[in-house]
Amino acid sequence: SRAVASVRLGIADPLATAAAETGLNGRILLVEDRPNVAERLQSALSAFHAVEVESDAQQAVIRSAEGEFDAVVVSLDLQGQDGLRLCSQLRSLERTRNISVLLMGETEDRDRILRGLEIGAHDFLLRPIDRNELLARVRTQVRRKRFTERLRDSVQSSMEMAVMDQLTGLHNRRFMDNRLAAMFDESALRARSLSLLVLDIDHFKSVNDSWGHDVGDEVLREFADRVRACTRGIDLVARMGGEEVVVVLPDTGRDAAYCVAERIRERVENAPFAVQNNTRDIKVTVSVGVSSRRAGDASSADMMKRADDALYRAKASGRNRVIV
Ligand code: GH3
Ligand code: MG
Ligand code: MG
Ligand code: MG
Repeated sequence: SRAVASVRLGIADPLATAAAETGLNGRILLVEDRPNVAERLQSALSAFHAVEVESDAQQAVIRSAEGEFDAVVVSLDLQGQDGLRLCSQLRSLERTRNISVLLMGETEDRDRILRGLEIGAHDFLLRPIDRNELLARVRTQVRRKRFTERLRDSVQSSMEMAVMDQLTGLHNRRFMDNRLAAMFDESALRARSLSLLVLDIDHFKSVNDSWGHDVGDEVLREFADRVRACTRGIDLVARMGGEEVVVVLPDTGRDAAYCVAERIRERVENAPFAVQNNTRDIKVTVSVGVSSRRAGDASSADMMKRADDALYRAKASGRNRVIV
């Protein structure tokens, strides 16, 4: 049922992926200042992992922050250095927070090992260290770290999917609805201008009918790119569904918004859309309705209504035009 839930959420099942993994070779930083001990542990770990040795605790923090280590194995018996402090530094730094930390200590170090686990070490090993136990515990921690990363990546990508349109890479309608309401309130509060463009490709149905749905999709992607190229970073561009795109322009009055719309219209009309690996050029035009916030507007819905009406008039009066 976990797999089913993951599918429903649109994320890969990280546990299943981890289980399918072979090898599991990690990058390990071994913090140990006695050369003979370090050498013995390194040779044991090297059978499965890439191991680097560091004798200085401060240097170990720096190297952990720079390198892509999966696990740091820290001796609590470093001469004149505090392995626990190293442990808490690794936990507190953004770059190293997720690295697995394993402590190594003598049986009499029990109290310090417990402190270490409290401040975020993941596991520990008691000396004399058994080779197989070392390998087993390190392997577990490499897997834990990889699992956490995969989970984080899939959560991030499903959050992106929730607000992005998959075909064009523009924002989706849901995101637009939320953001537009906020942008409207903000512009009203600060008495700043705000404009809205509603764009709709002309006779798009005939593109699909003549060339097929896949070509239609390619045209939509190229259309989205051209709209994006005509807008600023602070503008919000969203695909509202079908071949309709909305652009929200903060701090932009009616005349400037008209210019942006006209620039988009020209950019669509002036160069044919190269599709199917440039084997075909398809000519497309777009109609645009423009509206700007007025003092009497109760919400962004009022602006949206005027832009839709303007778009309707642009269509009715011959298409390939901008109407404010
Ligand atoms: P008008 O000039 O009046 O806007 O004519 P139109 O044909 O563009 O208008 P209409 O809204 O009737 O048609 C839009 C078409 O867009 C209908 C639908 O088949 C097509 N469409 C909607 N979404 C997609 C899509 O994701 N991919 C493709 N290829 N076509 C789509
Ligand atoms: Mg259309
Ligand atoms: Mg349409
Ligand atoms: Mg509409």
